[in-house]
Formats: sequence, structure tokens, C-alpha cells
Amino acid sequence: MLTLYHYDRSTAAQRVRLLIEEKGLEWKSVIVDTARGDVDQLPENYHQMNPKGLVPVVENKGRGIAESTIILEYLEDAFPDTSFRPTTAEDRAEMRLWNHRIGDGVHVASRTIGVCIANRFIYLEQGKEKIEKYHAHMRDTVRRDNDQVNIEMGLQSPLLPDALTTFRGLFSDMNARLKDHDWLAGTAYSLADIALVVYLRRMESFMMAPLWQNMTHLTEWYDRIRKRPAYEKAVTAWGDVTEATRTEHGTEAFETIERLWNA
Ligand SMILES: N[C@@H](CCC(=O)N[C@@H](CS)C(=O)NCC(=O)O)C(=O)O
Repeated sequence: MLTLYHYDRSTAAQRVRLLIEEKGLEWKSVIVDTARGDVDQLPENYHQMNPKGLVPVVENKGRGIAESTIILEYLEDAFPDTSFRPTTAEDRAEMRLWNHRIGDGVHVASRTIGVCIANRFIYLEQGKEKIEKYHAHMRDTVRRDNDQVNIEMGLQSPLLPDALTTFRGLFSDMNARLKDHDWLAGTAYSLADIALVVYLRRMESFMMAPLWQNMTHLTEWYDRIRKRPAYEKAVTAWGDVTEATRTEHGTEAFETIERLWNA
């Protein structure tokens, strides 16, 4: 049986749970939640499965596989029944181009936006010593350096405007594609839709939905996905233990974020 190392609100884990539930696979859950600075949560030898010490990791047949978009492709290869890859080579390339954007700026931008708006308050509450230990254990030094700037400067961070530009560009490209297509690649719900929908949910958790209210095709697509039973199981039901913090600080940040979004 598959084992998934994950936690409730991780966007990277949400996309893997989405595919697991769409495929109806049996799986065992192991919660690894370092996201509030608690590095002691990492199981022994976790870095052998994921050198970055992040979630998600899927373990199957004694092997650990990291990186959420790679895991999606792995699950398709290992469990090909009910495929979420388009049928033509061209549409598959299109699906992969969408997912390439995640590693090519979108996920880093999501982290910046999250830390600047809300996570910084969670870290500041934990105290200096714990967060120094958290950063000392962080193997991705770019992530660590960005975090340090974003925690210190919050909405004034020099990294925030570009992060919002990345998100606005992504959402508006998705909206343009969805104007005359139901799904991001090919003719059916695919790994691209699964991989990207989690960022709408993330931005919504900061009360940012008014930013894309004019992108009606994107909104309709999001509504279609939210109605899927697998979405309910994989995302909604797992919830978010930090929801109250996100709502509170997102509401406070809205004006600044809206200004940067429209700049
Ligand atoms: N590129 C990785 C990113 C993984 C990642 O950023 N994981 C986050 C959650 S979305 C994490 O483990 N956070 C724990 C922490 O911040 O301590 C992937 O797609 O799997």
C-alpha cells in the first residue's frame, strides 16, 4: 500500500491527495508537519527520501519518491487505470508545460505570498530560538534566505511584488485558456488541473478571491473542480489548522496586496 507523508494545508500535498482520491487508491497517512517550525516532526532518515526535508513524499514498494509533480507522473505510471493524462502527445506536452510553471516560479511565489501575509506571524509567535533551529535545518538555502527576508519585512518585502506578478500572470493565462476550453490541457480533467487548482484554494484562504473576480472562466473552472467528490476528500475534508490566522492576516493585508496585484 502507498504511504503518503503530508499535512493538511500543504498545497504540494493537496495535489497528490487529489490524484490519489481520483484514482481511488488505498493509502496510509503519515503526518509530517514542520510548517510551524517544528523540525522534530521529521521522521528519522526522512532526508533519504526527500533531501529537502519537505512534504509530500510517497513511499511504495520500499522506495520514497519526492516532488509533488514528479509524484503525480509516478502515480500515473504505477497506477495507469483511470488516467489523468491527455491522450495526444501534444496535449500531454501542454499539460506538462502547465505543471512546469510550478517549479519555474509559481511555488516559490506561493511561499513568499504565504510567509509575507500570514506565516510570518506563526513563526514570530514560536520565538527566535525555534525559528533559528528551523532555518538551520532547512536544506534549501534559497527558501531559507527568502523566508528570512519575508518574515522580517512582511508586506514590505522586496520579493512580494514579483511573487504577485507571477500569480497574476498564471491566473490570467489560465483564464485565457479556459475561455474556450473546459480544462487546462486536452479535453478532460488532467494532471494540470489537479496540480494548479491548489493555488486558488491557497489564495482564497487569505481572503484574496476578489482579486480574480473578473476572471470568470477561471472561477467557473474552480467551481467545477470543487464539486468533484475527490476534491472534497483530498482538500476540503483535510482542512487547515492555520485557517484562522490566514483569514485574519489576509483580511488585514488585502488593501496592500490588491494595490501590488494591480500595479
Ligand atoms: N517542490 C516541492 C515543494 C514542496 C514544499 O514546498 N512543501 C512544503 C509544503 S507545500 C513543506 O513541506 N513545508 C514544510 C515547511 O515549510 O517546513 C514539491 O512540489 O513537492
